[in-house]
Amino acid sequence: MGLTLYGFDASPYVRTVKILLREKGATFDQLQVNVMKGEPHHPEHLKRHAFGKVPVVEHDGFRVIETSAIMSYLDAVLPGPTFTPDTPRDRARSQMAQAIYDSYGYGSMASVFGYYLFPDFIGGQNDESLKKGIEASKLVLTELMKLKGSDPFIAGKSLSIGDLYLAPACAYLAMTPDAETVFSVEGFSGWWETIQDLPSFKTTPPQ
Ligand SMILES: N[C@@H](CCC(=O)N[C@@H](CS)C(=O)NCC(=O)O)C(=O)O
Repeated sequence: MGLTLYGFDASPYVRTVKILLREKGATFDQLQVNVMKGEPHHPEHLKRHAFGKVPVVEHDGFRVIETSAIMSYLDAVLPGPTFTPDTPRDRARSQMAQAIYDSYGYGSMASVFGYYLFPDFIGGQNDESLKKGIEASKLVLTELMKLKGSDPFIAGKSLSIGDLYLAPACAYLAMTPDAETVFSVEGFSGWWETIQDLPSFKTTPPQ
């Protein structure tokens, strides 16, 4: 019984879940299923997630896969502050950020940070794909910062699941020589400073 997170700390999606768990003050165990070593595709993990991905969460015998489901489940069942905005419009802002990141953000950002940090994992350093990744990542950040507008967070005055999706990939982009180019988007620098100050972000470094 209890709460177990399957997935290693270098995974941006795992970090999204871990930041939420820290924000909630939850107690949990973590099994470091290592993506770099191909462990999500080992038989014992395929029983948890048939498509060979992390994160996976088990809560009192109930298994949840896919980050969007994990985040809304944990936000609902765990005590503590909520990261799902109250109003339909702010909820839509958070969900748009989540969906934009999933559909257009993670892949393009990974082709930028992967180029420098995990070239073998992304199949080698391809300059054309890096160039496209930079443009696509900037477009994603531009659209997410438009959703944020003049608010401090993407979905309004409070931190939401949408912010928690974007933050870990930005931490990897920040380690690359292309950070300045990708991050030169209106509204980004204030948001990024706020995120980097969060204790939940500081205590979940990728490793
Ligand atoms: N749709 C999944 C995506 C998760 C995902 O892409 N996880 C990566 C690590 S950040 C992974 O497990 N990759 C293993 C692989 O593709 O071999 C979700 O939302 O949880």
